[in-house]
Amino acid sequence: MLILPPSVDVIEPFLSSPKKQVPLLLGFPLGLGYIASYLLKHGNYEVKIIDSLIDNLSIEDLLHIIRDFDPHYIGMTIYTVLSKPAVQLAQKIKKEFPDKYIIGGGAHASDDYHNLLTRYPYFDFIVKDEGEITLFELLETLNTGKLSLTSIKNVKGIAYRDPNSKEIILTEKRKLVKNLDELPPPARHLVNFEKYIKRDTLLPYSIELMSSRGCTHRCVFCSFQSVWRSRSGEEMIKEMKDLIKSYPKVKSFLFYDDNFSVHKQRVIDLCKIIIREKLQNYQWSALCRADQMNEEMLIWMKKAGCTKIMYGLESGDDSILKTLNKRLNALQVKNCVDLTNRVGINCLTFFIIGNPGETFETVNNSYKFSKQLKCESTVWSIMQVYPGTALAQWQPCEDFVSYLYKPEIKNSSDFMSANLPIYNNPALDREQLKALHKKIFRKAMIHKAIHHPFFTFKRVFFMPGPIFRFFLRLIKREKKHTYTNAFSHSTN
Ligand code: B12
Ligand code: SF4
Repeated sequence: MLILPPSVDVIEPFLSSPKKQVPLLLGFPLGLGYIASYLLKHGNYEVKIIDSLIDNLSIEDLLHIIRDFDPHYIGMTIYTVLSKPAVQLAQKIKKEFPDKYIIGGGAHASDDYHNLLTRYPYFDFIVKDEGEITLFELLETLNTGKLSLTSIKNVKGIAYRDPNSKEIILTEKRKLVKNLDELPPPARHLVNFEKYIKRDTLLPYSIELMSSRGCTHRCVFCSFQSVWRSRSGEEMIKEMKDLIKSYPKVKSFLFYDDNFSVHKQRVIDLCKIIIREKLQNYQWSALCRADQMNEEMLIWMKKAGCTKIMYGLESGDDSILKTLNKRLNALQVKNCVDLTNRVGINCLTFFIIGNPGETFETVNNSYKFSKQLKCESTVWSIMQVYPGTALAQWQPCEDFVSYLYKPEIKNSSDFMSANLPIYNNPALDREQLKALHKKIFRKAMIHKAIHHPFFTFKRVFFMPGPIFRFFLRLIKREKKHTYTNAFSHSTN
C-alpha cells in the first residue's frame, strides 16, 4: 500500500471547510503512481494508492483501510511538510501491526533519512532518490522470506537500522534512471482519477505529467536536485493521447518537470509533435527558467497550446539572486516576462523573501520590481530551509520533524512557512518576515483585484470559503495570520 500521508494539521488553513482541502494543493501523487506502475509491470504485486489529501483521510481512516487491505508492505511519500503526519502515521501503524514493513521515500526522506531512522524507529527502510527500481528490488529481497543482512546490503539506494548495532546503514548509491522512457507511465488507474481532473487548479480539467526529471542548475534553497534527463517526445505524446482516451474530460496538461526549459531544441521538437498530433487545443503549462527562454521557443510553445508559464524569479535584487546561486539577473527576468507576454503566454511568477542577506530594502526592491512585471499571478513565500540543500549546510536544522512540535510554534496551523525552519536572517527576524509577507500578500491581492478583475472574480467564485475568510481576516486585521504562502498559490 502506497500512501500520501494526511497533512491536515499542517495545511489546516487551506481547508475550505473542516473536511475539504483547497483544490490547488491537490494533485495525483506522481511519485507513488510511478513506483506503483513499476511494481505492477515487473513484479507480482497487488498495489493500492491512498491519497489522504484528496480523500480527506485522517490517520484513523488510514488505519481502517490498512486493516481491510492488510498489505505486507506500507510505503509513504515523505515531503518535509508531510513529515510530521508521516511520522505519526508510521508510529500508529507500527503499534498496531508490528510485523508490517514501513518504507519511506520522497524528497524529505531521501535527504533526512539518518534523522528519520534514528529518531523515529517506526520506519524500517528509507528509499533514497528515485524509487521505482529500488523499491522493487527491496520488496523482491524481502519477499524471499530469508531476510539476510547481506542480501539487504546488496539493494542499492536504501537506508536502514542495523538490527544488532542499531547503526544506520546506507547502501551503495543507486544510479538515476538514464532512459526515462523505460519507466511505465504512472498508474493513474489505481485511483478514482476523475476526482483529480475535476479539481480547480491552474488550468481547467487538467492532468499533471512529467517530460523530464532533474535540473542543470543548483539554487541554494532547492531540495532534491538531480541530473537532468528527459523523456522522448514520442513517449510523451503517447502518454498524452492515452490520457485523453482514458479520461475524455481532460482539457489541459500541467508539466510538473523541475525545469521544463533546460533544452530549447527538445522543447521545440515536443511542441512540433504536439502540433503534428493535433493536440494544440489542449492548454498546457510548465515550470521554466527565465534565462533559458527565447522568442523562437516561446512562439512554438504558444502554437502548441501553452497558455501559462511558471517562472521562479525569487528576488528583484541582483545581489540576492547571486547569493541564491540563481544564475540570472533582474534584467534577464524583466526581458523574459515581457517577451512571454508579447508572444501571448501568461506568466505566473514566484518570489521569496527572507533570503540570506535580505534586508527591508532588498524586499522593497523585489516588491517594486514585481510590480513592473506583467504577470497573471505572483506568489510570495518566506525562505525555508529544507534538508539536503546548500542552505541547510549554512544553517543546519537538527531535526525537521520535531521542529514542527516546537513550543515556539504556538498554533500548528498558524502559518505554514512558520512551521518549518525559516532562514535566520540578522536583518529581519521571524516576526518581521511574517509581517512583511502579510503586507506584500495584501498589497499583491489588491493590485491583482485592480489589474486582473476577471481572474479575481473567477477565484472568488470557485473558492468562496477561503477567500471569504481571508477577506474577513483582512478586515478584522487579525493578529493570528492563518493564511500561508502556499495559500497564495491559490489566490494570487
Ligand atoms: C508539483 C509540485 C508541487 C505541487 C503539488 C501538486 C501535487 N500534489 O501533485 C504544489 C504546487 C501544490 C506544490 C506545493 C508545495 N511544494 Co512542491 N513540488 C512539486 C514538484 C515540482 C513535482 C512533484 C512531483 O510530482 N514529482 C514527480 C515524482 C516522480 O517525483 P517524487 O514525488 O519525488 O517521487 C519519486 C521519489 O521521490 C520516490 N518516492 C516518492 N514517494 C515515495 C514513497 C516510497 C514508499 C518510495 C519507496 C519512494 C518514493 O520515488 C518516486 C519515483 O522516482 C516537486 C519537484 C520534484 N521534481 O519532485 C516540488 C517539491 C516536491 N515541492 C516542494 C515544496 C517545498 C513545496 C511547498 C512546501 C512549497 C511552499 N513553500 O508552499 C508546497 C507544499 C504543499 C503541500 N502541503 O504539500 C519541494 C519539497 C522539498 C522537501 N524537502 O519536502 C520539492 C521537491 C521542490 C524542490 N525541488 O525543492 N508542489
Ligand atoms: S532552477 Fe528551479 S529546479 Fe533548478 S535548482 Fe533552481 S529552483 Fe531548483
